[in-house]
Amino acid sequence: MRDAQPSTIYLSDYEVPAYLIDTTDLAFDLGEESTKVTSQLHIRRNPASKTSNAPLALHGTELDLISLAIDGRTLDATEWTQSGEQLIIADVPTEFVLRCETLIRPQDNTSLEGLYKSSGMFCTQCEAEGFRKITYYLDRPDVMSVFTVEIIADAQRYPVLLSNGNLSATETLADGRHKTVWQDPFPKPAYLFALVAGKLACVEDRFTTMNGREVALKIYVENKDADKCDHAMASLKNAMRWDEDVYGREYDLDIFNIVAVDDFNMGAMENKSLNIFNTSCVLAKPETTTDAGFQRVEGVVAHEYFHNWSGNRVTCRDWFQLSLKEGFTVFRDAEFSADMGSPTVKRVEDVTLLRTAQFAEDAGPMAHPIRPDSFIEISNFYTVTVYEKGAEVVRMIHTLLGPELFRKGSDLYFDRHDGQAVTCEDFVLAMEDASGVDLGQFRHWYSQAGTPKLAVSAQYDADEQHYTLTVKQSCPATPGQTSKAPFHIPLAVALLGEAGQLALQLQDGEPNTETADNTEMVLSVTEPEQSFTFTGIHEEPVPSLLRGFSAPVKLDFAYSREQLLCLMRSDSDGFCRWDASQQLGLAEINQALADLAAGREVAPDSAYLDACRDLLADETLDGAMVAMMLQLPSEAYLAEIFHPVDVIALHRAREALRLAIAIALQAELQACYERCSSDAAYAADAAQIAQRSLKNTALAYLMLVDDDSARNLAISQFENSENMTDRLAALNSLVNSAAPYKADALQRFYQNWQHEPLVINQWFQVQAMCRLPGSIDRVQALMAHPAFDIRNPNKVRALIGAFCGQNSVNFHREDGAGYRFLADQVIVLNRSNPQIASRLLVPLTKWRKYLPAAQQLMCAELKRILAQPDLSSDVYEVVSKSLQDYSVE
Ligand code: B3K
Ligand code: ZN
Repeated sequence: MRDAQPSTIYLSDYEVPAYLIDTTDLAFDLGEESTKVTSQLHIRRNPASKTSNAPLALHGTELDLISLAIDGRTLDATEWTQSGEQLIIADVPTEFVLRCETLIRPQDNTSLEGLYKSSGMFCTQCEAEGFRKITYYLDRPDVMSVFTVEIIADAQRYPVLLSNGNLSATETLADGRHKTVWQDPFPKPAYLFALVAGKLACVEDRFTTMNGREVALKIYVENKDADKCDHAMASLKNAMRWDEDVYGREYDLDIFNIVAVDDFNMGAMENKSLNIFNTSCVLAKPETTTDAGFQRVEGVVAHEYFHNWSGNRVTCRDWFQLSLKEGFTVFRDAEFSADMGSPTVKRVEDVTLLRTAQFAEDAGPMAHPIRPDSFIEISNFYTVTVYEKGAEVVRMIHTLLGPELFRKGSDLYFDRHDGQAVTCEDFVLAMEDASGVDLGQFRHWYSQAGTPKLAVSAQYDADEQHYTLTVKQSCPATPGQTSKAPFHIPLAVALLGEAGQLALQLQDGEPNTETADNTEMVLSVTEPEQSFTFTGIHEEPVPSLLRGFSAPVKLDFAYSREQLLCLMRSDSDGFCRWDASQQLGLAEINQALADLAAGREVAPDSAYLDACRDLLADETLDGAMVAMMLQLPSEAYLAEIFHPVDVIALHRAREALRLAIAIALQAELQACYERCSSDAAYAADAAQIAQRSLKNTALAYLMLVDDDSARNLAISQFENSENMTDRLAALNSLVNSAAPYKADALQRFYQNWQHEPLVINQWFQVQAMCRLPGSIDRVQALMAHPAFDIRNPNKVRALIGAFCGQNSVNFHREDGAGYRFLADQVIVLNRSNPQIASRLLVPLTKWRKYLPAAQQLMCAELKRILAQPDLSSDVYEVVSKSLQDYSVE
């Protein structure tokens, strides 16, 4: 819980540490009542520090201090003081060994930060500042140390004892206990420390690196889950090979361990050679896991593995630099997933996340640059901005440099900074030094928040055969940043003519060599307003803009419906094709809103319907793309477009439009459903995933009609599917229909899967997301279900998170019951798990978007939370910043 005055930490206050810790020897005596931690730290003054007589100030919180000794002499209580999270020893030699004994109680640690227990096993989560809940330490990423870790525990309860690095000794002790000793040769910051003790099954494999190192790969899970590790293991091996092929990065130890735990605040953690994972990001088998689940396992396993270089070998100097490792690693894992599956689908999924969650964050009270200038609680800055926008910034560097120079830049970055804790500036400098490309103006992406807008207009001069694009950029004000310097924006373009893409030549420009046929070009937008004239353009083209979503911006071009239909049908860029479908869908939603307001029936445009019909019939297209193009813009995306957001009107319009589309295309949807049904054995490959996704999109539309034939399809799919993707899609369609069978379906599903917690989470989520009226009562009843446990973050996310974040129409109920429910849960979680509490809060922080009545109700709940005693710094920061007055635009 926070001090009376939560303080803000500023990047501009950064100073090098006054002391360094060369070696860290830890001994853990794990007990049921308490755990004793003994540390021996070789500490010396940092020669680079300006303050030569600074006291030693160690971080530590919720620790019971037993003893402190320097060079063997025990300190008495007058020799140290405690203030807030710091233990201060005023008088220390220039170089010394500090020995410290503390007692902690992992079994009572519900914050899931530091050392805690999950399903009977001990495990750790130290990033960002959890190590200070284990022992007193310089818990900051620029203090890197060589760790030796001794673990003692009961041999029966905890047969497996793990830490980072190599196992150097094991010993059986007299009293039924045993001991292991682990040594990690690579100096690391404390946030990468890990320890695991438990009764675990181990699934083993091997990998031979490019230089012939034999690496033992081990995945530790509960015994019952040993049959669900194959996909994670295959993904790990693919990731190891990919990092060698694409980045020349080789693994550096003889062992790589993954441990799966049930109670985990996020997806996984990249601790050196001992990754700890949420079970939801490791376990997968077709009977229990959806296609999305398989893809998540692949992506997260790769992400954590890639951190071994982008994060561990080269780490962050301070937490303001978080995007240095996270943005780069998300970019790396996105490219990996694209290579393993469908690149266009992966890109569209990532853009969708960015345009909904990240654009919303960047336009709200918590907006921050990918390298924030200040924070109260660093845990609040593991955001879509730092991760996903951070990855887009790295992608833009990749686009501006091209793949070869980008690789030269990453080689230089890793070579130059191996073993160091560095900054985003070091990354950009390495890219500049290796490529010769000037990234001076580009650096604004690191320091300025907000989503830039690009207003593009076009002029065709038939006489001169010139086509001119005029681009105006602007960026709205964000908290603390009222005016912005222009960004350097890579704008990828092509021009579509009657017979295909036109050759591009800029007036006064160098010949275009970017693509083999000269038909695609990346324009460097650097000015507030800038024109680009293409010569030799014999016909008025349709511009294809922001191809591949080449920059994280909002682009505005006044396309006609015909132009959008042309892009949707024939653009060679998958992202632009999909985006055209979404812009057409948006126009239809606008029309539906007007129709409903005027009491008219909703009738989709016939050209739009024809385009959808053609998509459904075209067997040559990627089914996953077709599925994505057939889906209307989500309510979350609409909330980004409309000001203010009338949730209920938008929901009604969108649903009415979906129903009208389903009725108009019923025969085609039916045929598509049948064509995509298959008896083939399940594989989580791109082709099958595409087929299932199209089939289930068709089913969801057909179920809107909700006649017997649709219901029978859903019931039969629910009863007969052998994979979770199809079964859950059918359950979801049934739950959102009026079919009497849905209660049976929910009950049968529960009975069949009650012993699989991850499946039961899906069961919670389907109900939490049900868009029919009354969902809140159902959610409240489920909070009392024996399978629900508010201490487990996965369950909180599945039930409370899904309801508040993904069920707009019910969360925004006009009587404010949804808001009250969320505030109640945040108040409970604030005490047990502040990180989860503050994450859950996000939907309330967006109150300014909504209609005045909703604003008032949401604000009242935020104020109620703020008035709670003992507010954690996590919740305090988010609530207080959300209520603060700031001017945007
Ligand atoms: N680095 C961790 C995130 C830690 C979050 C701490 N609150 C997982 C990841 O991004 O790989
Ligand atoms: Zn990461």
